Amino acid sequence: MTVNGSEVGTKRAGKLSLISGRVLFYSALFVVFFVLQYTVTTLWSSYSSAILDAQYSQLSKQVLIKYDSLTKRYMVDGSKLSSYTFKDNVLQEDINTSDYYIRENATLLMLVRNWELAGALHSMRSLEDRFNRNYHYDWVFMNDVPFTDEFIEATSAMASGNAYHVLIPSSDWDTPEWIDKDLYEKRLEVMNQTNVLYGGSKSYRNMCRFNSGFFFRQEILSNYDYYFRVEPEVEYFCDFPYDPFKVMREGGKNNGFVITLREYEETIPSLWEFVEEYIDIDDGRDIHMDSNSHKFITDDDIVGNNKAIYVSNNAYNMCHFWTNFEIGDLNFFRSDEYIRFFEFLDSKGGFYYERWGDAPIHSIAASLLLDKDEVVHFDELGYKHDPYYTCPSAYYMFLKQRCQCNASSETNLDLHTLSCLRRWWKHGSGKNFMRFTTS
Ligand SMILES: Nc1nc2c(ncn2[C@@H]2O[C@H](COP(=O)(O)OP(=O)(O)OP(=O)(O)O)[C@@H](O)[C@H]2O)c(=O)[nH]1
Ligand SMILES: [Mg+2]
Repeated sequence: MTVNGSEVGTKRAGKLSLISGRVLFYSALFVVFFVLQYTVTTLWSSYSSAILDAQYSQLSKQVLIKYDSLTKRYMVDGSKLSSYTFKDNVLQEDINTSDYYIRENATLLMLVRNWELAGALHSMRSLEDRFNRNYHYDWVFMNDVPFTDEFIEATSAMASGNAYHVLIPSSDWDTPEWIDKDLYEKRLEVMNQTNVLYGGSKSYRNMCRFNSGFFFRQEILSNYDYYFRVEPEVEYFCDFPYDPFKVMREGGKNNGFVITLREYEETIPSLWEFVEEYIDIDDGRDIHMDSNSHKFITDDDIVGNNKAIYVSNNAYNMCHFWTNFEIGDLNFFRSDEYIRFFEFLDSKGGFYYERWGDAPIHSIAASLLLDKDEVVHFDELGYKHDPYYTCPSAYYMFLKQRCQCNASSETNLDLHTLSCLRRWWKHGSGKNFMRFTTS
C-alpha cells in the first residue's frame, strides 16, 4: 500500500494541533485554577481578618466602656485638670475602710463674727454633711469679742462634735503700739481712695495679722496637731473620699490647699522685698532652695495651655494658696522656723501700712520653709468661696463623691488664667508630667 507524502503531512499536522490544543486547555485550566485558588485565599484571609478586627474592636470597646468612660473621662474637654485612676471598678469600690471613724488629733476652726451666724451655719451644715458627720471632729470658734448666746447655741447644735467658743486676747488681735499711727492713717486713706479691696479696713488688717501669726498660739489649739480652716458662707460640693487629716499625717504633709491663685499686688507692694531680705539673713538655715517649692512663687513662664503672662513689679509672681480653705499642721506654725519668719515680716509693719493678707504670708512660708512634698493639693474636694470655686474634673470622682458643681464653668477657678494650679503641678508636688515640659 502506498501512502503519499501529503497524506502523512496532514496526519502529523492533525496530531500536532491536537497536542497543542491539549496543552492550551491544560494551561488555561491551570491558570483558572490558580486564579480561583488565589481569589479564594485572598477572600478567606480578608474575611478572617475582618472577623478578627471585629473581635478586637469589640474587645477594645469593652475596655473603653469599662475603664475609659469611667476612669479617664473628664468633665472639661481638652483639659487634664484632675487626677485619674486606672483602677478597675472604681465606682463600685467602697470608700469605707475599717478605720473609717478613727479620728486624728485635729479640729475644725472658724474665726467669725457674731453677725455672721447664718453664714457660719451654712458652712457647718455643708462640711458636716459632706465629711464631719462620720468623724465628729471638734469645732473651735474664735472671736475678738465675746460670742453671743445665740451664736454659741446654734453652732453647738449644728456641730456633730464638741464645739468650743474662744475669746481672742486683745494683745493677739489689736494693732500693736509700735505702729506709726499717722503713717497708718495716711496709708489707709490712700488705699481707700484707690479702691483696694478692704484697703480702708482696720479690722480686716487685724484679722490678716491674727491669721498670719497668732491663731495657732491660742491656748485651745495646743490640744491639737492639725486644723481645718472654715469660713462663713462657703460650700463643699462633694463627699470627702477620705479623712484629709489622715492624708496629712500619713503623708507627712504640713499644708493642704484646694485653690491657688494670684494676689492683688497693690495689697503687698513691698512684701517680697522683705522676704528677699529674710532669705539673705537666713542664709540656708531654714530655707533650702534645693528641696522647697520657691519656683512655684517665682517662676512666671507660660505653663501648659495657660497662656496668661502675669507681670508683677518684683520676682514674686503673686501665686498663693487660698487660705479660706486651709488644712495645716499646727506644729509647723508653732515652729521656730515659722515664728522667726513671721516676726521678721511683722516688724516691717506691712500688715498695717500696706494690707498684707495671711494667704501670701502662709504661702510664701510654705514655699520657702517646707519641702515641696510637704504641701498637698486636695484635688478631690469640690469647694466654693465666692467668687470662685473648684470642682473635680475627673468624671469618676464626680459621680462617686456625689458632687454638685459644674466643672466646666468659667467660675471653676482651675480653668481661669488667674489660677496657679498648673504652676503648682510643675514646681510643687503636683502632676509629674508637668515637670518634664519645657514650657
Ligand atoms: N471675729 C472676727 N472675725 C473676722 C473679722 N474680720 C474677718 N473675720 C473672719 O475672718 C475670716 C476672713 O474674713 P473675710 O471677710 O471672709 O475675708 P475674705 O475671705 O478675704 O473676703 P470675703 O470673704 O470676700 O469677704 C472670716 O472667717 C471672717 O468671719 C473680725 O473683725 N472679727
Ligand atoms: Mg471670706
